[in-house]
Amino acid sequence: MSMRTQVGIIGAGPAGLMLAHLLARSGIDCVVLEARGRDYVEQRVRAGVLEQGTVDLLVQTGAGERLLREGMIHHGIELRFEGRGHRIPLTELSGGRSITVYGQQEIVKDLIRLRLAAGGEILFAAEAVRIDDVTSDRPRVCFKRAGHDEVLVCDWVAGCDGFWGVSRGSIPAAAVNVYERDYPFGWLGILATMKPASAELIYAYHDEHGFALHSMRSPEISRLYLQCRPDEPLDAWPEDRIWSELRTRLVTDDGFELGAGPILEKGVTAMRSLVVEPMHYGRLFLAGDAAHIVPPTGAKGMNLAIADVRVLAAALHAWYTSGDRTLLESYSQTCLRRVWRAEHFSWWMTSMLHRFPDDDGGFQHRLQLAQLRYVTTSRAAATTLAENYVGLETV
Ligand code: RFL
Ligand code: PHB
Repeated sequence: MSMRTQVGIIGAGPAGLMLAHLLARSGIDCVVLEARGRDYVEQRVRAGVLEQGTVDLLVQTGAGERLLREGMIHHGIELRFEGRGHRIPLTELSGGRSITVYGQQEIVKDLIRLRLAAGGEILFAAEAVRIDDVTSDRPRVCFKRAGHDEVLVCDWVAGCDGFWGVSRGSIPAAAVNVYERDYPFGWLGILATMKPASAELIYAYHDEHGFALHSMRSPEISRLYLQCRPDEPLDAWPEDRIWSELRTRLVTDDGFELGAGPILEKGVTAMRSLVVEPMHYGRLFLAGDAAHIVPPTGAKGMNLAIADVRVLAAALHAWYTSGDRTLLESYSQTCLRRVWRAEHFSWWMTSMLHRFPDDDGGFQHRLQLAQLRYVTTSRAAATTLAENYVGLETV
């Protein structure tokens, strides 16, 4: 079976769904192929922090109604080390900007609902297996659905299929450079029915046990993370151990109480940095995690995904309205400026806040403490953190 569309989008994560939403607003026809079922993508717990620019785009394009009602606006975060908390006043230091805490899967739900209500197409349980003829003007996405081989013929293909997708690998190795770094730790994340113990996010560095993060999803649901080994089996973390480690790492001299509650979900994620340059090949454009990965400590991944597709949608709009390829040709360069800034920030936050298992003699640990003390006492250093965290508009 063969179908035809203008833009074939692989992946119904934030990048693919937001691209479909923006293209639909420009009257450009697209089909979204998603390997998983609708329930699965709507329940997948991931990011939670939206930059102001991400919120603004969702709201301006009519996808922010529930986000405005349910999202929690935060004006600061806490850095906690040596038993003390230090507030970074994000809004004060960034010219009035803030972040919004709203689950990634809520954005996914909102965008799916909007698209389907407008009669748009998302093929669930449709797995792209290959992209053919990428350098011709009729690229074809070969996919499998219900055991059958099907083909989507397009003008352009958007590879929005995340880190594990098929798009990045379908570019010949000689046509791109891949820049990559692994970290010797991962994150164990939990979602728990528990009133958040603090109104703002807490990033904690414990000198022996390492990193912990206290975040939230609603006034009743907390989201917490712990540094662990990258290959940590989940069985090694019964509930008691998770709560006890969180309490140890988040402890303060003035008696901070974390609380506890039933764990609704838990998972381990390895951490890496990766960038593919350029982010396109022929008529295939990569966006979001398919093109770049950041460790989650800077809360940048989903925001980058949305920023990419904003650039891509504008470039496709220009091509369809006037045949002008300029924006398509500069897509990669435009995105990579922001991507590399976020790569640096995410690497820096990660390096400052995690315990390095190979830190013989404690040199690295002492550098980290020196940096944490600087960031929490110098207005200039805190401003650097704040403006990167809320998202730089000019990159
Ligand atoms: P996604 O979300 O991975 O979506 C890709 C989609 O493509 C589908 N797919 C395919 N479909 C068809 N055919 C194929 N062959 C396919 N292969 C894959 C997949 O099923 C999926 O539905 O990528 P996208 O859209 O680029 O979005 C990226 C974000 O999901 C990611 O960057 C963030 O989750 C990263 N991240 C965070 N980002 C933030 O901005 N703020 C945060 O606070 C934040 N916290 C996090 C995070 C990621 C985490 N994990 C689990 C990696 C916290 C964690 C723990
Ligand atoms: C989250 O709430 O899931 C979250 C918050 C901040 C991060 C990463 C994840 O840096």
